[in-house]
Amino acid sequence: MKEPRDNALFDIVHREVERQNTTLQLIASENFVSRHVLEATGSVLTNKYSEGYPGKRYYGGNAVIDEVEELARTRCKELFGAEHANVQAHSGSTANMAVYFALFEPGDKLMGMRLDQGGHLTHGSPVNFSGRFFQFVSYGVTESDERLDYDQIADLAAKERPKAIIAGATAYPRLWDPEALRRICDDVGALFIFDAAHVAGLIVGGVHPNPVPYADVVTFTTHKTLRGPRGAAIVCKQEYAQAIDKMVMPGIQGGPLDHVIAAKAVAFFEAAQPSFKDYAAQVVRNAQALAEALAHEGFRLVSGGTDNHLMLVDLRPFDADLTGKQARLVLERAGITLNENTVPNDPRPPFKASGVRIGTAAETTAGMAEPEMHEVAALIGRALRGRDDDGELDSVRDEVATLCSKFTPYPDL
Ligand code: DSN
Repeated sequence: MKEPRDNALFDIVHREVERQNTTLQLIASENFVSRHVLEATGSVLTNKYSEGYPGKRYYGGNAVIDEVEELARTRCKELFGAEHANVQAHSGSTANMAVYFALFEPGDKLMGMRLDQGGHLTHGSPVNFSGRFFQFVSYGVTESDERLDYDQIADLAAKERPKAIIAGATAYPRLWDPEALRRICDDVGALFIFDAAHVAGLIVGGVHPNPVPYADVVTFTTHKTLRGPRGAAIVCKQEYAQAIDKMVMPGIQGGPLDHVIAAKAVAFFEAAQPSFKDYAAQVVRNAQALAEALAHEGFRLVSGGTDNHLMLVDLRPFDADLTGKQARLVLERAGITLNENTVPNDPRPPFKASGVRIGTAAETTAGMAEPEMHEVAALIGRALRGRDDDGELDSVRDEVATLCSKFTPYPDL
């Protein structure tokens, strides 16, 4: 086999390496994986078809693949202290779909966090399968402190009697209380599902409470704070294992992505190292330092700050005319990548939004700490204040490049 090298494609990939190495990556759901995770993702395991589960495959030649998946499952269970793990879900969305379809009937009532207040699409949005197949009722944050109020959630659950309460968010900067949610679920006879997509790395890093002892099922993506390949996993109590496995495959997916499962195994190994605890703690310290520095720049932090890896920045007190989308575009021009986000009770629609979401997981992996967070906040403030001044944006971009040259995630690529 002697194929010509596809230079057109690899030149594009090289430009993405350059972008990640030379600009600031502040999207709260992203991270920089290790060389070993990259190596596993790029391995020959991508060649194999292995529908089924270890020991029960529909194709031959899976003895090695079985070892890979068994290693990933064992490490996943150990990391979270779980009874069962399914590591085949291609994404957080299919993980949640598998759980809902395995445990509920179409039309059942479920309860999740409002999308416009930080919840996930798959927790009941009407444009998502979850909102189309299930009857979702939503809880949100309070107007007064923009945090979850467990008494309000309990009242709503008592009134609505959902079959399950789903916890977890994409843009909620505060801690979750799994013990309180378990009590509420028990009071109304609901199952408790915790979507730990964003905080999985903080949980296994020991800085956030582990929901596994309380929840019936925990789903999570592997590519956010957990710093693994793009994908997801499900851990659950043994009584739900068979139904969930059957729904992942053959219910929803066909052949697993064995190269990605191998990379998940590597990520679980890395997350079990003592250094990952230091990493998780530094992610939170960085987020808190950045939030505080942004407040000094004149931005308002939703809920007043953060307990995790992300913050939601309300731009209105800084500049009432500046939308989240404009801010994202200006910052991208200045070499700072993040996403626009609605803030609770946002008068603007999501594609404009009044806020931006900022996360510290990736740049913490690159080695940044509190002093750099102060620099980042100052650069964000400068770029947004000087958004109509090309010279100022060029100057910020140069300073971003200088900062990133000291914290390059992939210097050898
Ligand atoms: N789209 C994902 C995020 O950015 O948070 C949801 O998991």
